[in-house]
Amino acid sequence: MSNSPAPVVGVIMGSQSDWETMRHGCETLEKLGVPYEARIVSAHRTPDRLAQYAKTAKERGLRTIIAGAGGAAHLPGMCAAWTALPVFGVPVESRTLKGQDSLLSIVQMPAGVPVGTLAIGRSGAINAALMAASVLALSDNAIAERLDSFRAQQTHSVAEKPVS
Ligand code: RP5
Repeated sequence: MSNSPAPVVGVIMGSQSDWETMRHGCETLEKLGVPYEARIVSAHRTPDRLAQYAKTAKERGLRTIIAGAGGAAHLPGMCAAWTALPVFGVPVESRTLKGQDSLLSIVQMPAGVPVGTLAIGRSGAINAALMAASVLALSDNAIAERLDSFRAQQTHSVAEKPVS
């Protein structure tokens, strides 16, 4: 039996190639002490894996899901179709259209099945992790305190004067 706490955030991505972006979200969750799991789940290439993952997410203890994908990025929307957990979508920067395709695919969900969509690339992955932590912080004081100190440190690190 493992002693590590059960994951409360599921980080899924459409391909191994998305890891370079999504790892920044995972590193942020680690900094905040949020237990997570990372999995490759493709809406197009492994549709049954996606359905199984999303349909069982809540009963397995996940509280939010972060889904990153690029191109015709159906993963976050299809994931949100299978679960009522909050889903945060990260548009991965694509080679051909620089992630504009990913962004529009993820953000333009029709009314009724929401995906909280973040910025393209690394910023989006980090902010998705911070959003997930904010949701968890509503009912977890330890995460709330770590999130507060993360923000305080960030504020403290900004110099008043630029270095010339
Ligand atoms: C999407 O296609 C993935 O999310 C990835 O961003 C993109 C390209 O995938 P690979 O061809 O690199 O596996 O499904």
